[in-house]
Amino acid sequence: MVKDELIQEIQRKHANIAVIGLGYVGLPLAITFANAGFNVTGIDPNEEKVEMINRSESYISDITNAQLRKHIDAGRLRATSDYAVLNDIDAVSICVPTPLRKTGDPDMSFIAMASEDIAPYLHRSMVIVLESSTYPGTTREFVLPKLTAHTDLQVGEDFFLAFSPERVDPGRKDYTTYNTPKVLGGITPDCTEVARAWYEQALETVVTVSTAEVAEMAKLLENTFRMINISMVNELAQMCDRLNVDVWEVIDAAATKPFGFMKFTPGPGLGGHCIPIDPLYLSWKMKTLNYTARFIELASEINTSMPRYVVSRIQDALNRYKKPLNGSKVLILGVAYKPNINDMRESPALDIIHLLQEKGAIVTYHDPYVPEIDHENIHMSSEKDLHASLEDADLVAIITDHQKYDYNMIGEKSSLIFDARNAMKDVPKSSLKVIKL
Ligand code: SAJ
Repeated sequence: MVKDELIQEIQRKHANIAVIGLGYVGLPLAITFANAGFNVTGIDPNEEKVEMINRSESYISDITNAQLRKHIDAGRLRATSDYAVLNDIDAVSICVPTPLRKTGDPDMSFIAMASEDIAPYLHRSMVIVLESSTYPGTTREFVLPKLTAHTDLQVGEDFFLAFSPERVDPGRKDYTTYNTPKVLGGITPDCTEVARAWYEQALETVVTVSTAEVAEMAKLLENTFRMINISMVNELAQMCDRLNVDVWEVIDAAATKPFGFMKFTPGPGLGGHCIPIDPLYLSWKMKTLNYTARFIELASEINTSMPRYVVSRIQDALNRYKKPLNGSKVLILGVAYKPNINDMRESPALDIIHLLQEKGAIVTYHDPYVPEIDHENIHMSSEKDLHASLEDADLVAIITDHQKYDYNMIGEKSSLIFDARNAMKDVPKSSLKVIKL
């Protein structure tokens, strides 16, 4: 029986593993499989990444060179761009990006490419697991047909296919690929059983569900939950501004409730490669079923309106001191999409800079993690002399509250601060100087 043979190979660690897509999800996953004693081949079309990995040079902040070197030197890990290695591979994880197109529709090209590149090498006694966040039905309706387009191999009998959502939070130390519970659901029960037998060799907790669709939908619930709650507090911030009530104090007070409440904080908008994007895969899928996912659409509308709202608040703050935004010098502090990282994907700071420049402000930025911005029509470098830039600005806008900033010094050097993150909360200040979101 193919299933039993394959499970036995896996349990003996004789199964050869491949991970397609060596980014912030795929590379840690490859290392985790190698740590469990498997032979792992990383596959990525980017030759530079392949060469760096084979030289034990990590480009992913969560993986050290030493972690790579241990397995590269032991001959247990290698990287390639050649899919032909799949002829000798028994188990494949697909960890490729699922961004949005400019139109806001899902960009399935990476999953399509990976599926089509695997297909010629699909063979008996093989298990494939898709990890990329995507709409419910992708594994069964989109991946499976591409895998079997030119073969009569039967899923659930000759080969096995499942979905297991990635739960990597870059930079987090407490939860890693190894110890974060992993949801997993197969196209058939035997697919679930084989994929589970594989993943439980390397991961601390595997949570199986009945189908791939349940696993796909669970991931979207996780991130939609977060996106909607962030949009709710973003709208609350706008309400509190009109009520002349401090939204940060309101949230802190609500957060004293020890049950039935989860704290989220408002901000200048929603950045990152997961939270603003994954829910739109669900609303897109629902549209194809003639259903409007109203919560997601409303939340997305509120979150994407936050940069414009922040700019209007900055304009009001300058106006209070008889300074038109047009011609005023605005220094943006923190442009990464969230604190203490250098990731700029979907960062709201980019929208804020663009809108300020459109209104004639003279915009500069400082971010200790982001030396350069080279994005569409924004090409800027981080200010070299932070003290001088603070003193020179008509308004300092705290957009991303990196921990390494000295907020006391910022309070002393700045003449006017718009604080989009309540970063100045612990700094004794004259209220006239700091205006909060
Ligand atoms: N944000 C707010 N208010 C909040 C929380 C976040 O405005 O209360 C903003 C952030 O500034 C950022 C965006 O939302 O611009 C996303 O922030 P995030 O904390 O959700 O961080 P991400 O995008 O790195 O989300 C990842 C996700 N992990 C996975 O998808 C596997 C998410 O599910 C995690 O919950 C999140 O990390 C986490 O908890 O750190």
